[in-house]
Amino acid sequence: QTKRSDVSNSEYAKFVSQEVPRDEVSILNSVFSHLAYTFHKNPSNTEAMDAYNGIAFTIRDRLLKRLEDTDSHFISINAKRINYMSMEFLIGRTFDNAMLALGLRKEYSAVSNTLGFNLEDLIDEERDAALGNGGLGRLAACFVDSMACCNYNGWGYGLRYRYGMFQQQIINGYQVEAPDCWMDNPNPWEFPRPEISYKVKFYGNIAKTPSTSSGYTWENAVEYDVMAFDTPVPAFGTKNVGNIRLWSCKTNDLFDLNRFNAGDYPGATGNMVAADILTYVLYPNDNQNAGKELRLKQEYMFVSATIQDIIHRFKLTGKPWSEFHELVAIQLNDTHPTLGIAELQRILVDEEAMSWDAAWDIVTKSFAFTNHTILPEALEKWPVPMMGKILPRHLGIIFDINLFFLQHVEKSIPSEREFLSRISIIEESSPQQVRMAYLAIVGSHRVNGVAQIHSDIIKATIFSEFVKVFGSDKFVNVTNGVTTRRWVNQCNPGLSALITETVGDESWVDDYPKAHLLESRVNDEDFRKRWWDVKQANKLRLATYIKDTCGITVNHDALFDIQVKRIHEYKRQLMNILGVIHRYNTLKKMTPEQRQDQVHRVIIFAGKSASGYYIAKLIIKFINSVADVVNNDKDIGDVLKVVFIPDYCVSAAEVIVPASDISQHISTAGTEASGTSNMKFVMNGGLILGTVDGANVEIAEEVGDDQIFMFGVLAHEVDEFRFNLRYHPDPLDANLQAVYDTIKSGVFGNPDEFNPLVECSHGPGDNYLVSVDFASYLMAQDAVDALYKDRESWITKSILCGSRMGKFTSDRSITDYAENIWNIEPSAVDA
Ligand code: T68
Repeated sequence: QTKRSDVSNSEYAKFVSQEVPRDEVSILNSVFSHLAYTFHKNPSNTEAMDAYNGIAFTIRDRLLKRLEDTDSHFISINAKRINYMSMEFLIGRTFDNAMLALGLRKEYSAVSNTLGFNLEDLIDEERDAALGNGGLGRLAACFVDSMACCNYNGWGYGLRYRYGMFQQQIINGYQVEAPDCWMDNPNPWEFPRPEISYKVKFYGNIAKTPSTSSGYTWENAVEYDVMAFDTPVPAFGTKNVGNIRLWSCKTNDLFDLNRFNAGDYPGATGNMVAADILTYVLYPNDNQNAGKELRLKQEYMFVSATIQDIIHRFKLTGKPWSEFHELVAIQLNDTHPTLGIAELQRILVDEEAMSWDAAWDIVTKSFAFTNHTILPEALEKWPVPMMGKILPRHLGIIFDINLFFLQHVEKSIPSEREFLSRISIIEESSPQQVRMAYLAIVGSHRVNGVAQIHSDIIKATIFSEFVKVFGSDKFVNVTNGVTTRRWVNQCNPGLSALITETVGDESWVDDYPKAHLLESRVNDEDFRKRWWDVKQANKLRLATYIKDTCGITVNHDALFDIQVKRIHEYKRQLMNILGVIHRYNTLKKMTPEQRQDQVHRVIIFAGKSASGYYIAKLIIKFINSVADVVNNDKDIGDVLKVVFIPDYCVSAAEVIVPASDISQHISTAGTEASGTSNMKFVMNGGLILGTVDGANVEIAEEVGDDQIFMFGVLAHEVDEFRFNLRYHPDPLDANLQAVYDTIKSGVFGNPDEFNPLVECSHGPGDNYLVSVDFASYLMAQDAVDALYKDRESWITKSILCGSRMGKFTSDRSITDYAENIWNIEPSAVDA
């Protein structure tokens, strides 16, 4: 029992209830105070990093106050809380976002000038919090932003990785990975909460005992203390503040002093390292399941601490268990936190003396599951022997869940053994495997896909048997969205100013459908010119960034054609670069005069490959090899440039996204669950070139088919084309053959090195139908060129696109979840 101070102390209560001052003078004084007393700096040795820290800590003070108020508010009204469980939160930077959210950016700009710094330079001092791979992690970050902005009682739960997404260096054209040491600097945005910690167990064995209601206990386990770190999430237009609670192990008391004294230093620290390593690294795979034991431990540590914390907070309400699901919603961001289902069931039956059925009722009413992929290599499975070793009790519970589930299926739909084995949570392979998606479906009351086409596909394919068992209503769609705070207001100040002027105030920032008013100005000459100028200024900013990061000079008057995302075969960066070679070949055949007449293009790539993904890494090398040749070809000059920007991350995206004329979202139909960068690009007035896949489909519906360049086979045709490639191949497209001939000539380097890319883009190896879509892709690219020559039509399309994206804010997504899955109401702190 810890001794507490008398919290009813009235002076203390008066102090904390005060508003934190917002005027420039008070802010400046608090910055001075942090510089002097938090960071031990004085006016003669305050550098940019110090100024950033000093200022950031005053923002932190203001956020913390709001976080406290938000928490007390929701506790006082017993609000239902949504717990968004995600192994990844790709937050990026917080500084600028927080200043904008607090409505204090002008004040802080003045304060930084007083300190002798330009605010823009201080913004660049911050390192990204890159605790995610790509779309899934960034979606989680957008969702916590929206939950806070929309006044929902929502928290994110995740892991506090010491090393986030690796830093990508490009050396001789190859990706080289370096650790992301993002914790080297003080982190103003996190609050260690040593008082919030839970015991998490691994290994050991199960014993039968009459002392628990289930008759089982988990013995001889290794135990770690897992501690919370809170990261407040600033919200725009409300005093509510969100929170992301990240876990990491406490290790100090695992130090073995006796071994140390005996000179056994590795032995003395062995247990510390074993605990610490659990949150060392974020696994750098997107849409790929690595199947590593350490990853399973990470997942369980995350899940166990989170579920214990949720239960702890629930118990503080004093409500009976039967009301748990009325106060708690748990959303599983993909299958990575699915063990939470077994963990809650375990705690209820082993520790809370509940019957199996009562516990299962609570579990299934609380959990809901989001699927983000149908790629077979991404679907998580864990070998039964591995799970049995690390989590013996959970494995037993999962087998029981499966048994009761299969019994239920047998009773409700008379079925053959085949059907039961297809639907079983346990795959009868050697060794047996736990199918995590199936466990997530069985343990949840709702399952959703992330765009309409994807939600339809999962119902018709990978989860179709479950639709038969549970009925169609359990499977819903929630189309993804992105936060307009970061992806328009923060990253594109020029465009923001135009929208604010059009709408009349800043209300569009958290009510994005209002951006449709832009459409009313589509024929206003002055507006059109400013719209174009904003884009040109953003392109100039990106051109400077490219010069700084790649040393390549590009002309910002050229058409900027951008494909930035994780490197993956299904996303078809390969088709893009093969198209570039075709363009290069075509230009080479022209006279200098003809060449100058062509639309000048800068083709920009960026993205990381999983470290063990051979073909994706080869694609990066190939892009860089082609870029080298094209960029140094005197005949070509400015007509075509190819750039691979290294180390794509959230803060790079903030410079890249506002600068696109066209961006490419060209996955094989049916493979990209949604995509979210497509939304960001269009919101920022870029047009898109895409396949009929993911959210492209809904974007086209919203902005109009005429505004978007679509090509390629449809999802339902893919299987047939794959079959044909294998058994009845068509002759190869002449343009593609010419591209292969260029590669084989050796102009881009040793053709043998790139042969695997030739092999996986045609014939039986062409799993993602590059050769099938290539001709229609080139035609779509020609249409892009033709339109760009007609500047007025281009501007019209760009404005229409930008104004019709209201649907794709994450505020809308979150409201959909709240209404259709979580059953929760918003409530503002100051209401
Ligand atoms: C992405 N998935 C989808 N996965 O590919 C994308 N995978 O279509 C969608 O828009 C986005 O999720 C949001 O719904 C991923 O980003 C991963 O990053 C990932 C991470 C670990 C393991 C597997």
